[in-house]
Amino acid sequence: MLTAIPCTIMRGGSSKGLYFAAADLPADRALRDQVLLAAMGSPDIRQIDGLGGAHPLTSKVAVISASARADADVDYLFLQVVVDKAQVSDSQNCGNILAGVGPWAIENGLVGVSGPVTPVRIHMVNTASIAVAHVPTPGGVVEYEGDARIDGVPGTAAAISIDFLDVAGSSCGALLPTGNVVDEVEGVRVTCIDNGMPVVILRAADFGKTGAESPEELEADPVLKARVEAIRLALGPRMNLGDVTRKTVPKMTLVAAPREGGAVSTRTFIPHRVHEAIGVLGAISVATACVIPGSVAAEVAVLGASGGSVSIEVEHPTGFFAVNMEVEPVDGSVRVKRSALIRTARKLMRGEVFIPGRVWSGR
Ligand code: NQM
Repeated sequence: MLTAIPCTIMRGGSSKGLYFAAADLPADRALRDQVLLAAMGSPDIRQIDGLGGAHPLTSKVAVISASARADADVDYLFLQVVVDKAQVSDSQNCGNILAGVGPWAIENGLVGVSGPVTPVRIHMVNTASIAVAHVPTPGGVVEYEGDARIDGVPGTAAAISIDFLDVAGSSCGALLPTGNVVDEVEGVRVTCIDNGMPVVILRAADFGKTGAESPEELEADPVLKARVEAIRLALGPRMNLGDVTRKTVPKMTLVAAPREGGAVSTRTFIPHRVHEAIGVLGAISVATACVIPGSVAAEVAVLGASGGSVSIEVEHPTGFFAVNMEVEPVDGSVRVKRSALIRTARKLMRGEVFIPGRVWSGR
C-alpha cells in the first residue's frame, strides 16, 4: 500500500527541493518527518530510494500555507532533510528554496496575480521574519524563463527580486549574538553574526588555508573539519542556539581577501559539507559582517565607497553573490534597514510522491 501526496519539485536559487501544501502533509510532526524521510530516501548517502539528490542542497523541503498574519500572504516553513541520518531539522531558514515559494503560491491559488510583477509577502516561519518576493507574472501567469543569471546555476531564468526587511537576529535574538564583534574560541578569532542566518566567520589563514580551495579539497581535510566542528559546537550555546550537535546551524564561513574583484572570498561549511556556492541568508550575514568595523570579515574584505546603500559582492566557489543593503552605523556596529538580492527558480515537476505504507489518509 502506497500513500500518494501532491508535491512539486522546484529548483529554488542554487538549491532544489520538494514543495508541499501544509494541508497535504500529516499535522503530527513525527509522522510528517517520517513521510519526508521516505520521500527523500533518507537516511542513505545516495538517497537511492527517494527523490533527494544525495547532497544537503538537494534534500530540502518547503511547506506552504495561507498566512493568518496581516503582514504576510503565505507561511513558508523550511525543513532540511538530513541525507545520511533519520533527521529532519527546522533549525534553519533557507533563502534559496524561498525563491520558489512565490511562484508556487501564485500557481496554487494562494496569491492572485496583481500585474506584470506580483509581490508575494512571505512569512518565514523558521525565523518569524518577512521576505517580499517580486515574481514576474506578465500576461497573468508566472514567467519562469528570462535572462537573469545566478552563479551556481547553469543558464538563465526570470529574475525574482527578494527584499528582506527584518532578519537581523531572527534565529539568535541579536545581530551579534555573543554581544561582541570578535570572540576567541579554541584559540581562533571569530565573528558570530545572525542577519537571517547564524554564521561563524573565521579567517581561512588561521587554518592554514588560502580561501581558494575547492569544496572537495576542504571536505578531504579531516583536521580542518574537526577544528571547525569543535568551534561550532562550542559556539552554539553562546549564540543562543543551544546544543547544535543535531542542528544545521550555525554555518561556518572561512573568509579571505577577494581574488576575483569582489569584496570577500568565502568557503562555507553548511555545516559538514562545503557549499558549492553560498546560501542566500548566509551571504547576507557575511556581507553584513564585512561592514561592521573590527569584525573578522572586515579585516580581510575590500569594500568600495561606503554609505547608506552598499552592494557587496561575496565571492564563493562557483562565482559571486551580490547583496544590496541599506545600512546605518549604530554604536560600533550597524543596523540593516533592508537587504535585497536576485534569485531565479524553475518548476521542474508536479505530481504525487508515493510513500510506502498507509501513513496518511490524505486531506
Ligand atoms: O542561507 C544552504 C542554500 C542554503 C541555505 C545552507 C540558504 C540560506 O544554499 O538562505 O539558502 O546553508 O544550508 O540553499
